[in-house]
Amino acid sequence: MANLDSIAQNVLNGNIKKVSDQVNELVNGGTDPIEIINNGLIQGMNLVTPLFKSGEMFVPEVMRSAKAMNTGMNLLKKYISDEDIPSKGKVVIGTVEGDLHDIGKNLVGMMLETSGYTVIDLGVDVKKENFLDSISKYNPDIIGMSSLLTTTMIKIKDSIEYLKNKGIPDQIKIIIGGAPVSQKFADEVKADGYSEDASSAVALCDSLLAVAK
Ligand code: B12
Repeated sequence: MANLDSIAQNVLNGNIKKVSDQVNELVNGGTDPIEIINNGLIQGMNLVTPLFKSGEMFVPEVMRSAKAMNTGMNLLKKYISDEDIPSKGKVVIGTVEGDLHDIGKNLVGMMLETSGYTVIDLGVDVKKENFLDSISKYNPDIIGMSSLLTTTMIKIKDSIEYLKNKGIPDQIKIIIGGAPVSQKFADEVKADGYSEDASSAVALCDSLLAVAK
């Protein structure tokens, strides 16, 4: 029988079909959709986070869990209004100019989204001007830049300098990540934050925006 725990377990196991069947069953049976989201779907992703961190789950499995969770979310969207789920904040994310790697960036975006952030994904090969445009367009709290190549890391530095020279407001935080990027590099380029993986990216954004736990 469907219940919130079994939905969480099926998110953890990436069982998309079971998640959608059980979400439908519960919502049709009268369970509050917000309860299904918080105590079923999000709870499932909460189970994923430590396992991913400790290396017991790998990228494809996390992607599948996120897909299972998103499938459930999409089924419930029609029952709730936007105000019912307050967003923790808005994050614009993109892979810098010249770099086409997006698996890690997508994972960060998905983890942020599933933990309650509104995420706008600018894609790959994002020029500094596009990061700037995204500010007036989306009014983000955080801008995330990803780079997987030592040759494109410099574009993180360029983009941050460019945004700062254009006088972007201090309250917009810039975070960076990607395999060759480090905390030391983040300090050098005056980023507001760095994290080495998707789950710590969520904690990083929470702490930058002082999101209550
Ligand atoms: C998959 C892959 C590709 C795929 C990319 C597919 C895609 N859609 O992304 C393809 C085949 C296209 C590719 C192409 C190339 N690649 Co490649 N690629 C890789 C590979 C094997 C895996 C990268 C990956 O997805 N990792 C898994 C994800 C989950 O990890 P991640 O990206 O590090 O992301 C995590 C963290 O870094 C962090 N994070 C990432 N972004 C962000 C952003 C923020 C804001 C935050 C907070 C955190 C964060 O969180 C993520 C999740 O935990 C790496 C090797 C490696 N082990 O890294 C090489 C690698 C990155 N590639 C490399 C190279 C050289 C290339 C090419 C130049 C090859 C070529 N000669 O054509 C091209 C470049 C194309 C281009 N212009 O970008 C080199 C880079 C070397 C270097 N030092 O610069 C690597 C390291 C392989 C190697 N050892 O030589 N590549």
